[in-house]
Amino acid sequence: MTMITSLTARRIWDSRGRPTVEVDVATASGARGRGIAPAGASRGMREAVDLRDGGSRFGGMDVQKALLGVRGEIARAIVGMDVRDQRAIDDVLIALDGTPTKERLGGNALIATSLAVLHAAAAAADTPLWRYLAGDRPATMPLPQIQIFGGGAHAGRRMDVQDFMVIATGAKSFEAAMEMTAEVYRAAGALMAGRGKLAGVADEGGWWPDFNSNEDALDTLVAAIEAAGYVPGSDVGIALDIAASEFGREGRYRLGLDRIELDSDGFAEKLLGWIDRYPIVSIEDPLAEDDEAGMIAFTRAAGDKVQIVGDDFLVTNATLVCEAAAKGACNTVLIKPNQAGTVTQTLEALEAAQRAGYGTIVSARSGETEDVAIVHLAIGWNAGQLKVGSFARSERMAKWNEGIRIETGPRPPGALNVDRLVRWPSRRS
Ligand code: 2PG
Ligand code: MG
Repeated sequence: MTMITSLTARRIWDSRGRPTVEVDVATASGARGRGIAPAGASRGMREAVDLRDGGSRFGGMDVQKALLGVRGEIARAIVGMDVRDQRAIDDVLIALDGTPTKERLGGNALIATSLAVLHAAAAAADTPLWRYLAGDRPATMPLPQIQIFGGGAHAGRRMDVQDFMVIATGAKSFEAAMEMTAEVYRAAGALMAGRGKLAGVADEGGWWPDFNSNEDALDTLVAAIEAAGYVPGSDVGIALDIAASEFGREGRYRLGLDRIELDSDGFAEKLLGWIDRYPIVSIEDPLAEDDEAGMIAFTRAAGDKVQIVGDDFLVTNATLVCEAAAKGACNTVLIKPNQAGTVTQTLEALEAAQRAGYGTIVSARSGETEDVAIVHLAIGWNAGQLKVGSFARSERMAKWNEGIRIETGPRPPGALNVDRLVRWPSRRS
């Protein structure tokens, strides 16, 4: 009864109005699952590659070739398999594609199929996805990382740093974290409006970053936390995604807004200065993906003060996570299913991180949809943290709202835990 009987693939549209792949899986019992591929803008060199049609239509972004692959080769290979055999199905997908980057059939086709299979298996078990994933193991609500200002590749490179986020380190529940973030987001918007600098929002819903320098944005974020009535660093900390691969290459870092070019050590010095001066609790991709020595040195210098997150640097890849752990690069891994390309490989990266004692953050992409699967992954896999973008636009709010529903539902998971993060006041004393 849990045998896959059909796959349906269609083109839908993501939050940037670009084509993306949606796959429905049906089983003999009538259980169904739907998977949707998200899309990144600041992408790692080593992540799974989406299959796009090229040409002029929709800026070359159409996904008709990816859909043909799902309807043809992929359907032929997995119809008849047991939907509960996620690993076996993902192995078939990987072998069928046959490339290390999944470029032949497309990371978008593979992750949509893999997630559809997962949803169908949970539906066949008549269990919410997060509980199906947790099985007998504990599940906990994740601590959210929420963007207040968007920048980098998500805001026409108006500023260099990509995400200025907050983490409600004083929150005792997911719902309380939402309340606190809502106030900070509103206060930040009011501050920008007061300065005549309110210019809409960036790709993930964070306020458009009309600042004179990267420090100006940090000062404004601290002011917004205070204006919302919270103590920066103890109630609400700052998390940055530097996304340094976007402006750093071969050891040179070019900051357009600050009009300077630094080498790896110089750029690390600048970030270490920010860590001392601002209530930063987490910093993602501080150095570029090709700067392993820089990342190791930075982790040595700051790893006991802040969470150092590898995104482009580790691309949800278990092998890269193990190598980084052996060398002492980063202490936390960003987990994005479409970087890996299948659910099984995503879980392998997360488990490798957990084995190494690294933190894990399940993350959305800048191109998203109404899909809420990542909220369930974060809870059911006990990831500890969740990054979804800002506190605006429904492709983001659908995910935060799903978290609230799960937390306030019957038999909710365990409460979130902030102990992994070193809070700013304790660092200062
Ligand atoms: C990131 C993500 C989300 P993108 O860099 O962490 O903010 O961006 O999906 O564009 O890679
Ligand atoms: Mg990132």
